Amino acid sequence: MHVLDDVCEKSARRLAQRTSRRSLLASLGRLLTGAALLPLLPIDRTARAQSPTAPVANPTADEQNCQYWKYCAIDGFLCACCGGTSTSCPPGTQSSPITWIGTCHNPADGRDYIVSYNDCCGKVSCGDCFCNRNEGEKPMYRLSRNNDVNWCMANTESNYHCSVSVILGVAEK
Ligand code: ABN
Repeated sequence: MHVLDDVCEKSARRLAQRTSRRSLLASLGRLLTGAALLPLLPIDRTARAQSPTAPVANPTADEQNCQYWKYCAIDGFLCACCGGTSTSCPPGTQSSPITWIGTCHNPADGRDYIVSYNDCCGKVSCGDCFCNRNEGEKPMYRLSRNNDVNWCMANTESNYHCSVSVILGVAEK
């Protein structure tokens, strides 16, 4: 009987030891320490590194980007984003015969160009790639020095759709 008492007592003590509040807290502590140290382990992170050969986008050479060099004095939706190009109106629209003229510097060859900003007319506003640079613009009290004008006003269809930029020539110094 003495032996049975001994065995029961020992196993009860072991069970109590294993399930005590202190041992539970100890296991929890070990778990949290392990989780905190996990990010410090050496892990291969090369996939996140940027490739040194990746091409660097040049916004001044992208006709769908407002920073394209020819758009220095534009005010409107870029036809290059509306089914046309930077120089041609989208199908179903007509170019305005009257325009806004600007002078833009081309960083590729270091020269200044005279650029005509024609509006494309006959469809509702394109709504894509709005671009308003206005370099050299003066307040509206002088209409001829401002580009915030619907140049479709002289067209039979006066709905404004988008704007193109056409090089007229090299600006002389
Ligand atoms: N020249 C583009 C434009 C059209 C309508 C109104 C303002 C500007």
